[in-house]
Amino acid sequence: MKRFKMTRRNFLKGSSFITGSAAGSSLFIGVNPELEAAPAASAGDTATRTTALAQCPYCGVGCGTVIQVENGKIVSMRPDKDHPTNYGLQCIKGLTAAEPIYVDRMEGDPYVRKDVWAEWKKPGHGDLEYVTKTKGSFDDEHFVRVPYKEASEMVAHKIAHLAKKYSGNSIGLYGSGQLTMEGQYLENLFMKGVLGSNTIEANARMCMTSAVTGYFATLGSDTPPLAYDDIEMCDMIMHFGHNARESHPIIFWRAADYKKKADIPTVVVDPRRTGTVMGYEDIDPDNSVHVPILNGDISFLNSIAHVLLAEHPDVIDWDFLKAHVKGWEAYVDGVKKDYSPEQVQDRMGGPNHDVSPELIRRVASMFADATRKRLARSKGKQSGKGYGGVIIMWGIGYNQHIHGQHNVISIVNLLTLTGNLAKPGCGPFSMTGQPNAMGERFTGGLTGRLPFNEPLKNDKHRLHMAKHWRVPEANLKTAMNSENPGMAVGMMERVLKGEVKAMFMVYATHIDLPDQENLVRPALSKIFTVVQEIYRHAPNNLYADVIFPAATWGEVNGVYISSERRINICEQAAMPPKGCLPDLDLVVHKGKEIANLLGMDGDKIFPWKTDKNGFIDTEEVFRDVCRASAGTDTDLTGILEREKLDGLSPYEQLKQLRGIQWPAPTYEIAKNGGTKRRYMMQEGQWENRPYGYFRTRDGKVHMKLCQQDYSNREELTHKLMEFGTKKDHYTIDHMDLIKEARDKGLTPDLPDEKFRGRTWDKVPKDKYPYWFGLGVVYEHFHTAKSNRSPTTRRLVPEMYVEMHPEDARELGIKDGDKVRVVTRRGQLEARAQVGTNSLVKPARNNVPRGYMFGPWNLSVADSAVPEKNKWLANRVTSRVWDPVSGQVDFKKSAARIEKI
Ligand SMILES: Nc1nc2c(c(=O)[nH]1)N[C@H]1C(S)=C(S)[C@@H](COP(=O)(O)OP(=O)(O)OC[C@H]3O[C@@H](n4cnc5c(=O)[nH]c(N)nc54)[C@H](O)[C@@H]3O)O[C@H]1N2
Ligand SMILES: Nc1nc2c(c(=O)[nH]1)N[C@H]1C(S)=C(S)[C@@H](COP(=O)(O)OP(=O)(O)OC[C@H]3O[C@@H](n4cnc5c(=O)[nH]c(N)nc54)[C@H](O)[C@@H]3O)O[C@H]1N2
Ligand code: SF4
Ligand SMILES: [Mo]
Repeated sequence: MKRFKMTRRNFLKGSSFITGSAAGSSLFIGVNPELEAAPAASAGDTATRTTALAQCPYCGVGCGTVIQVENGKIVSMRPDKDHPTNYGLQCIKGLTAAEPIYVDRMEGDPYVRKDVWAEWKKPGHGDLEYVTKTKGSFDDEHFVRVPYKEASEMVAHKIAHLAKKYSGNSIGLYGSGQLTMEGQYLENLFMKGVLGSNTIEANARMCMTSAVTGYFATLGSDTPPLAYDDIEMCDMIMHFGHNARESHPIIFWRAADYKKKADIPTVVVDPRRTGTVMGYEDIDPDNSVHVPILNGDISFLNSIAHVLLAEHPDVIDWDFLKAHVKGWEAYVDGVKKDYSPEQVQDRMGGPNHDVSPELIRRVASMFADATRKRLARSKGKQSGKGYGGVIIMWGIGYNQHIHGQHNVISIVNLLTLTGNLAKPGCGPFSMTGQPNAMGERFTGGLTGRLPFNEPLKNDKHRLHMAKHWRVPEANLKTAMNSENPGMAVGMMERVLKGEVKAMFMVYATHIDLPDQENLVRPALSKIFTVVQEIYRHAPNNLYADVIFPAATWGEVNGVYISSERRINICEQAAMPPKGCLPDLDLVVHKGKEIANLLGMDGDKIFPWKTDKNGFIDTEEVFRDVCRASAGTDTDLTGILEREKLDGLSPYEQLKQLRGIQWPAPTYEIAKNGGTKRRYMMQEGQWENRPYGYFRTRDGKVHMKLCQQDYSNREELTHKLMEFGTKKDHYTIDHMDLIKEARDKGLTPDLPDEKFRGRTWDKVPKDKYPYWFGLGVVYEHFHTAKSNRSPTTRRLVPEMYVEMHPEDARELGIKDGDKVRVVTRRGQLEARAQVGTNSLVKPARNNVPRGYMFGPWNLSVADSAVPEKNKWLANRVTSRVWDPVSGQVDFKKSAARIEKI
């Protein structure tokens, strides 16, 4: 009999049940005074109530929210019932987004390190390359407060000096998928156009770039082709490395609702039995499958293709392959030869990851049935007009691999083979992590990229951008010819090697990067660091030479872009605390000064006027972005045409329509809310391309067989394990090794499995028997705001590690014990959460034997002060990255567990 239990209401009820039990739990650990510092005074004080429209500041789902303001302060959120993403629902994080806005906020003048300021005040400004003696501390005694203009002037002079002496590329910037799109656009202009630097990276590198580079390799453009509405059209959903119920709750609720209505099969591919798995099983256990894989995803996908070719040949879309696909022959031959379910058994993650040939065949047969439904529905109609089929969603557990890009290509391969592409209701759908990681990609705020899905090395586009950015093309050429190998990790290694001399940190924290002890913190200790931050006790401030207090979401204007390419307005609802400036303004002010010092005309490059609040008019910047996007893959000029014809400003259009999905190249498309789906042939009409399907040069999908080969895994992985453990040993000097590890689909670490089964004190100190992975927990968004929100902090107050009951028993560890997770690179402390009956909340997921998991979200919730900070997740992780996407694997460290 079928059970239909799971509804949105039930899930919400489940969450509030967790509220009660966590608050009453004896394990609740109390408060961290760093996160409770006095709230900043409110800016305006008029007795008024107003509202503003925005995209939720947290995950990439991009729910519409209404910010409520009282007496000039942001007081609460109301879900936007008219927004087509969430229709009046939001998860706990979005609902409590007002809580952390005024807690622990910095206000007033910038902070400058005392010794740095003293040096600058010497006659002739002293040594412009002086590095502070007080890195690693954010105590007040080490800082002076300096008027904004003077601090900004000092930064400009030091950066201009370093750029002239060592090259623009010696200046780095670490940006963010949480900054507004307008801010990202100008930050990239500043780095590449003014400084000629290619050392620009962002937290999106840790998150989405495997999806980005996978889309480029196959479809020729970084474009998630689907819209959320496709969820309610499909015949099957698969999730790879995606705990949607915790990480993208509104998408999970939409998918679960549709499963309840249409009883579609669902498959979750994840080493853990997550809440996502169980939520689907609650709806219908008969067509909800869990595939407990660890790292074997490529083999699994290739194996499904093998079974389809052998046992379900009717679902192979030969016509589509022959007409619109390149490289399918080698793929078909390869999966036929080497990927039968029996052949891939050695790569599924070991004995505790029970992915049997029967399970693979079962999933393949579900896949075939769903594809047949699409085929039947479109019968008799023109090809491409039928809809449904299989959607494959994936998350960061899938992107974060040495072979992340290959993982993504493998998904597109399987969907292409079966024609589950370029039609409504099917296709590959990457779930973006951050609210505006898509903006970072759109504006090209990463090494080697320009805005609008083009690389620096595209001559025509480089000229085009130089013109629209009003900068010398020579600067962009310099950036293009400057190297930043290894991307985000490489940038830090280059600091250690002395090649990068200064760094801007804009709305991203250094603790999101791997190997803190051996890589990131030593690097930041060496250089001049300029931090834009909102919180006084943010870890970045430990390494800051200068801190500029920033205004945050709700206090600034701009747009975010969600996972379905929807550009959403984020209106300014209230004034920021005194002295806090929008990140965009902070970048522009420095950009102007530095441009002038380097002999350019700053006012010409950054020409925007300020609005009534004295901040740069971001709608003008948005118009600039639209103008510059003309004729590109991400054309937004329809918005400008509509402004001309209908008299509606761009932001007004975004508000009325509740977002526009890019591209919007014509008046009509802009008026209709943009482009819901890509690759439906419409591109041909806009661009006069001979055949409009895909953005590759030949217009075809490019398939590539990606492989997994564990034959010399031990030997190669042991070499990978030297990074972070051997002094002066840099990944960027060993690209061949990393490429080989990628081509063989390996992991960065390997556990010493034969030491499992002993009590914790009998495991030798140089052995690491278990897998340890890090990811996200529902209640917290990353490491800053939700940690400061009393509601979500009370719900999940403490770092924990999920453990299988049998592993815990063998180790001699009980539920609630304090433990240390030790890897070859460092250690962290946490509370043992044994099974889903644990008293340590939230206790939602079951890990398989041999694999343990913790949330990285609580990294600094105990304290950001290094001596007191025991929960810092990225102390333990490996820095090894994917050679194309630059993404790091945070999911597979080898660890030893010790009882404290
Ligand atoms: N609550 C909450 N939501 C968030 C965020 C947050 O901080 N908190 N952050 C947002 C951001 S920026 C991101 S990137 C996303 C991240 O959210 P998700 O995309 O869901 O990513 P993770 O939780 O990191 O990992 C997802 C799953 O991958 C699994 N996994 C580990 N190794 C493997 C493997 O080898 N193969 C497969 N198939 N699966 C594996 C893990 O067990 C885990 O359940 O969430 C977004 N939403
Ligand atoms: N071990 C491990 N590490 C991971 C991951 C993982 O799964 N495991 N996931 C990775 C992923 S997917 C991502 S996306 C990254 C995310 O990493 P980040 O985005 O870097 O993490 P946050 O904690 O959001 O850091 C944001 C910083 O900006 C500050 N801030 C908040 N609001 C504002 C503002 O308006 N302006 C400015 N200037 N600053 C502000 C906050 O105080 C905080 O210091 O982490 C990555 N790191
Ligand atoms: S965190 Fe994500 S799912 Fe939750 S309300 Fe915000 S955008 Fe929606
Ligand atoms: Mo992310």
